[in-house]
Amino acid sequence: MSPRLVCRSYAGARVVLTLVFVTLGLVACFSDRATSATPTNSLSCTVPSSAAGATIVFISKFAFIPPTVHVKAGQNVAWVNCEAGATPHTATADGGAFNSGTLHTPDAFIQSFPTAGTFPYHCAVHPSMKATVVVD
Ligand SMILES: [Cu+2]
Repeated sequence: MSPRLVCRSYAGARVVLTLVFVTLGLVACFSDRATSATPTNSLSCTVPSSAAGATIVFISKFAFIPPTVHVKAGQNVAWVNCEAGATPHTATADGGAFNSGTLHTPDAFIQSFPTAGTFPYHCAVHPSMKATVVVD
């Protein structure tokens, strides 16, 4: 076997090994997602039992998800801080109707909305984070 041929077969083996590892990685990702303990959301975040029945707003990657929620008068909205790091957030009504105070992951804040209206709110720590609760 010439040295050149040995080189080529090593390169071939490298490509095959890379494909095997990429495939294993993808399989690991999908099986991880399938066994997630949080079926109500796509984030790796646990919703506390106290938030049962509430409309959930997740806080992740410096955003409220979803940015607008609609609830009926008398229903609850629960904000859950799912931020991967130790970043604190708040859910603070622009008009002062509610304020979560500082939420650290995985804190949750539950607020009832007894009357119809549109309630824009923001994060007091990161004012560029804005979202809205619409109560029908
Ligand atoms: Cu924030």
